[in-house]
Amino acid sequence: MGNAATDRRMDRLISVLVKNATVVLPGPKIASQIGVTRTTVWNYVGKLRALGVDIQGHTSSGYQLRTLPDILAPSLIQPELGDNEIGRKLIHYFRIDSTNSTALALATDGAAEGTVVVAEEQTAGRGRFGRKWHSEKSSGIYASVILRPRLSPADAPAITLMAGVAAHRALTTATGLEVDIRWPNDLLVNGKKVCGILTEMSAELGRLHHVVLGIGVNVNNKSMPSELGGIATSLRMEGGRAYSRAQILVSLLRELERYYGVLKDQGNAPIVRAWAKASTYAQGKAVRVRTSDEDYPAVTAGLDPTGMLRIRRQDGKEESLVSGEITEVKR
Ligand code: BT5
Repeated sequence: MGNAATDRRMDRLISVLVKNATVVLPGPKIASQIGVTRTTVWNYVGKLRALGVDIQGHTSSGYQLRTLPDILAPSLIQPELGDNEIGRKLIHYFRIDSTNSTALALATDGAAEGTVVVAEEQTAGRGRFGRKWHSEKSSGIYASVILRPRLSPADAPAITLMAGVAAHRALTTATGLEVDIRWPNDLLVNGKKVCGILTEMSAELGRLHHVVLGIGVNVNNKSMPSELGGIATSLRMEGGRAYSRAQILVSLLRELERYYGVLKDQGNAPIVRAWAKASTYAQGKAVRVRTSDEDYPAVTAGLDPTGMLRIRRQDGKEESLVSGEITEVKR
């Protein structure tokens, strides 16, 4: 876990600075508003500056925000969310092990549907099958959304596809880049991964208790670590410019609300259709399939009604993939 109390107070500092952006605020006034000492305010200002927040001034002169920071603080995100249920409760950390771990713990403790956990940095961001998720400070979006759908565990694949469709839509509208979805829900730009989604859930006896959708987006990374071997990229690296993480997060939470609504009201079919429309992987793509015990070439053959990927093996046999991984084979 991150330091929740400090992170909340730093969020309050941002909120005070944003609300008073036209004036220079004396240090002691800020200190009393957020309930810390002047030295602590000075400390927080230093931390925020290290994150790229442009704050002018010092303890003796007072502080003023020069430009609106691209920080995922609730005071900046929530006014943009309107009546979106997803994000009505938004918990922001500057540093955390994993937003999914925190969201899972909160969900177990009864957190409301639509609660979102976001972080500027993760020290133990994870992918599927215990893999690591590279979570560079202030460059990406690391968000986890708690859902409590009245669906059965059999609908879980559709929830995962729903998240992919929502993220696809958010990234496409925010950047104008051509975004592809690789089954089940990696988002790719120019064949490289910009976004990964980790769905974790708790279920029993045919009922889903809660689902945590963890979404990681590489937004403004200037480069990706060499150990990712050229398979990863960021929106900035592909689009040639920086993007507002706050704006992309807002768009993501709005699209999630919309497609989650579609899933609840109309079932899997429209989600499966939207997914197939957004992905070049749905139909006729030559791929390698890797499951826990096999690795073989195949061609994709559409989605089945529950959202499983149909694949055709070289001997012509068709089957549905429940989990596992596919990668494109260039012909
Ligand atoms: C995923 O796993 O793609 C799901 C990633 C979910 C991350 C979010 S961030 C917020 C929330 N909190 C968490 O702790 N997690 C979620 P998977 O399909 O298993 O892909 C992981 C693989 O992608 C790794 O083994 C690397 O090869 C590669 N990878 C790691 N970091 C990456 C990055 N930042 N961008 C692109 N690829 C990456």
